[in-house]
Amino acid sequence: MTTAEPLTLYTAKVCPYAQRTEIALAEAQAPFTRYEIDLQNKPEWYAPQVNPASKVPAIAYGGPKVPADTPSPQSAKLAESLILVEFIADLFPSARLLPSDPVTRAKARFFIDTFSNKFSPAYAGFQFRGESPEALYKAIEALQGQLAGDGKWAVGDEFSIADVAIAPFLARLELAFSNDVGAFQVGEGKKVWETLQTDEKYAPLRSYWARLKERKSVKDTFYADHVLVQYNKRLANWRAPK
Ligand SMILES: N[C@@H](CCC(=O)N[C@@H](CS)C(=O)NCC(=O)O)C(=O)O
Repeated sequence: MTTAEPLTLYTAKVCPYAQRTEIALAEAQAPFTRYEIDLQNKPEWYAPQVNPASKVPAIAYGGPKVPADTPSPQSAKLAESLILVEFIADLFPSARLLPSDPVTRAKARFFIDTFSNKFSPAYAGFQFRGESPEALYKAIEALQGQLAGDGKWAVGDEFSIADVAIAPFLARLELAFSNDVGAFQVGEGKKVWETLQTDEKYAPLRSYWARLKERKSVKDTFYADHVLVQYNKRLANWRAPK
């Protein structure tokens, strides 16, 4: 698929938000320049010239073809993963990431809303602050209530922005919990992972994730070894008494 305009993605392998944009670009088979930002040592030009919030992901789109580390003032600078995923969907409509049926499109956005407002804070509470996993279990049930069902993607027969939004987080959940790397007590991550693997209550999420993790765009953009090394580096900090 082609766009006449140059597209540069500023991204980081560790970042789930950034992976969303990598999945969307992979789905669109879009040509783009990938530029890895070292979040521990960001280039001086990044915030002033690309994203004032100093976060990844960000996209520079249009303008003259220039090296990624000398962005042109003439390109549009765009940020926020969910906005970028919809931007990519708009640029490459044949990737069909935005459901064409208005009801299914609304369902996809509602699924993302539930993910952002319920799942995300509950996951971060357990993973990064060692809070009880109860809120996470509840959030998973809320998400499951919205899943289209067995053998389907999040909101129907077509892979969509809803799948793009959640995949990087489920990938990191599996990696962190099954390796017991997080702010939770030693053994607690593995225990929660075991519950999610065996409890009948979570069967819908299990079968959805089994399908989603095999999607090529998801597999090709998840740098598991790199993420695990980064998580292990942060472990002492996460487990430090608060
Ligand atoms: N709401 C933003 C969140 C992006 C975000 O928090 N990115 C993190 C990395 S995962 C970041 O760049 N943090 C800045 C830093 O680490 O200095 C989005 O959806 O794009």
